[in-house]
Amino acid sequence: MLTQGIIGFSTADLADDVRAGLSKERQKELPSKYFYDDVGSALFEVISLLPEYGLTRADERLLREHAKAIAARVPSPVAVAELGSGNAQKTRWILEAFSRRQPTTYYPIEISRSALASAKLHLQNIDSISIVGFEKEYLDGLLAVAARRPVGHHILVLFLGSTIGNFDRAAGEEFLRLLRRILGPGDSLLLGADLEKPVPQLIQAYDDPLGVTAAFNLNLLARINHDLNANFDLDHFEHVVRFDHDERRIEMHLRSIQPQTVAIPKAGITVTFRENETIWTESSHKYQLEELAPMAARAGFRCDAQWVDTEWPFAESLLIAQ
Ligand code: AVJ
Repeated sequence: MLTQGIIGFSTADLADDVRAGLSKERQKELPSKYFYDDVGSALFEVISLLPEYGLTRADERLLREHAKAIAARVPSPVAVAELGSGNAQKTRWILEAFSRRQPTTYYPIEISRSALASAKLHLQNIDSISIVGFEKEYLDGLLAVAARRPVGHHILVLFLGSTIGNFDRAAGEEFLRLLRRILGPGDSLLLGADLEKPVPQLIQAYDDPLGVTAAFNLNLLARINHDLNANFDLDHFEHVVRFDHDERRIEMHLRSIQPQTVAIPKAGITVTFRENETIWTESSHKYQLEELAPMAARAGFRCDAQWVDTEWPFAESLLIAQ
């Protein structure tokens, strides 16, 4: 695999975002995109194996079972671009379906270099697939793919695993609109979205008894210690999960279990925490099947087909740029 681009997030980006997020008056925040350093990416892979966390398996089941049907609805020839490929394990089924039709180029767009490397490992033995990785943010990566689109090729964007759930509903819709602007009419987007399910089941999925998700959440502080020379004491923060019924989302927070002060030299700040004050680290919005097509339509896509997992309600929607 050819890996282009050299920069993921710079320490300066992290410092800026940490400074902005931890300086907020009411609710301190950290962006969830920073979970995925090498340790965080490995922990997420373990999360996806947990019996309580059915999301990744549902996504993969749908792609495995319906790869042929999905590929049949996408015109050839096609360039496949994936936003946040992770290790690309579940992408293999789609790529195999395309490669049976004709040689296909796969462009994983991923900010984690180690994830790009493992994507390559997982996919290297598929015939007639060439892989060109971009170590970039989603929109920059997709712009790069669109710029090298061969004449007459369609682009299929894969946005799987319910990563869209990390955006607020309005921001998710706006993100679809931005994707649409980079694409041309007839290009497609395969969107994975986690669906609503009973709250206790969701809480279990994000607060697993082994504590893997807690470690994933706390690792964000370990990363900031490492990258920004901070002195967070991980024993003084606790993983907290709540469901917001109005926003229909799981929220993960880190709760300060005592009053404390933390120095973050490379962000140029010192932050004080009250007892029980939280840092909001992630939102995971849950969708109703019926709201996805109208949302896509408002962003300029027609919903061509949907596939839903029955074991763990989750939907793949094939959206065509209008
Ligand atoms: C990768 C964003 C889909 O929100 O479920 C898993 C990340 N966080 N457990 C999700 C996550 C905690 C995951 N996404």
